[in-house]
Amino acid sequence: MSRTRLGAARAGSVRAAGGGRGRTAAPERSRTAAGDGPPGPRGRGRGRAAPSRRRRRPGRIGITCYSHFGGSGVVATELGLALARRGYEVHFVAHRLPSRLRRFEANVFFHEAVAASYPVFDQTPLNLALATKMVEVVENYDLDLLHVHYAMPFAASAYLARQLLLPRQLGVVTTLHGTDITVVGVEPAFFRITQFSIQSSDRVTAVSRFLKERAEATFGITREIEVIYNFVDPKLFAPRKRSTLRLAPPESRVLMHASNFRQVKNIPAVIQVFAEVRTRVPSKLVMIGDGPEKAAAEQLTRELGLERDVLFLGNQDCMEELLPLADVFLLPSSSESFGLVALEAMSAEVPVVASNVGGLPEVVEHGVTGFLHDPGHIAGLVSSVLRLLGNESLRRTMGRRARRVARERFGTDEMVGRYIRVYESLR
Ligand code: GMT
Repeated sequence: MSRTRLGAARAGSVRAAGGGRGRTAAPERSRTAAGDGPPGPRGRGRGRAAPSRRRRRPGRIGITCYSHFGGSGVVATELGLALARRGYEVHFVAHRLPSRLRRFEANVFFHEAVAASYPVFDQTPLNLALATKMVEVVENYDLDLLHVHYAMPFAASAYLARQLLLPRQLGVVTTLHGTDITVVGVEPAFFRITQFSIQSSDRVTAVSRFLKERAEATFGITREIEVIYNFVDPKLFAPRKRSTLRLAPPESRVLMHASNFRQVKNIPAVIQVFAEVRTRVPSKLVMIGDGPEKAAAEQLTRELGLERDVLFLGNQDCMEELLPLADVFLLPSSSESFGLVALEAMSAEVPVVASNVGGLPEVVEHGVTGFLHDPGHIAGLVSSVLRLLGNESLRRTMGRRARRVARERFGTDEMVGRYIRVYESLR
């Protein structure tokens, strides 16, 4: 990162992420006085923004996402980093630093939306603070568009920001990720606002065909929703090397699960499957992540007398180191729009045993890259795990195919290119 850029970032009370890696070509954008200025706040000033006669090529993009360990935040962050490497200037606007924003990268900025607390508030109005921060960042950095990940409530905050910025023409892209459509958005308390903010986004994308169809059917969305699958970097999520990192003694096999431990993840099924497998094959279960169902999972583990063989690692920041150590990855969710972690496991040559719900069949091919069963069909899940653990050649073949599919169908370049085309269509 140049000193100018870093200085500018500090002046705008911004945390800049990255800067070490060499940047590539400059973003393609048509030339305007503001657009060609030095990096840093452009200081267009409140209310001074004139309506652009025609939209410039989006070269400066605001990204909003949840910052915790969930897949939507991972996708948003990896997308932002990939765009930055392609010369885009990327401004993350979020309540916290996204968890995967852990590398130093040029062209990447972070703006924290902090809400004031006040005794009158029952709850701090975070989403209003977010909309206000969006407005501030768009004006100061002359952003072309906001790309929000997870409709609820970010698409609503972006809508508000866009209205506040009128007559400036700010593009809003919304990516639907999962429970924003299947669980929380359908709550009566949020239905209308979710529906409205999706309809009023300039472009809408969904991470699977399943999710697109579910959004159309549930919310009666008539505008186009483009499917752009999640992606993985096969260089980062690569097969196991000779590693000193050990999760189990050499004679034990490793089953792995990673999630945010919510009800939809069907955690009891993971433990029940492991309880059965362990009676037949010496094995360990590695549970990664944290969330509301974790305490109950630990309790069930104790009740079944499995505590010596189940490792609850909590949230981990190094999935690329852990996933390759698994022999089989388990994801028996009751609802799953895509299952990013399953794709990361596949990229690491680990076959996946999962449920046949939602978008999972678009990611994992039954009998080819893993096995799919009804989420409640414990016997089916157990028999597939045992089949893989009992036949190393099958396990390896499926793992290799899984990696090929991850590379060929879910590559970063393809999906990032598709997002860029969405941005360019906003010109
Ligand atoms: O929707 C959620 O539950 C949260 C979200 C997240 O932030 O992790 O997960 C969803 O988005 C991921 C990234 O696109 C998908 O891989 C997950 O399948 C999806 N979760 C569900 O549909 C339950």
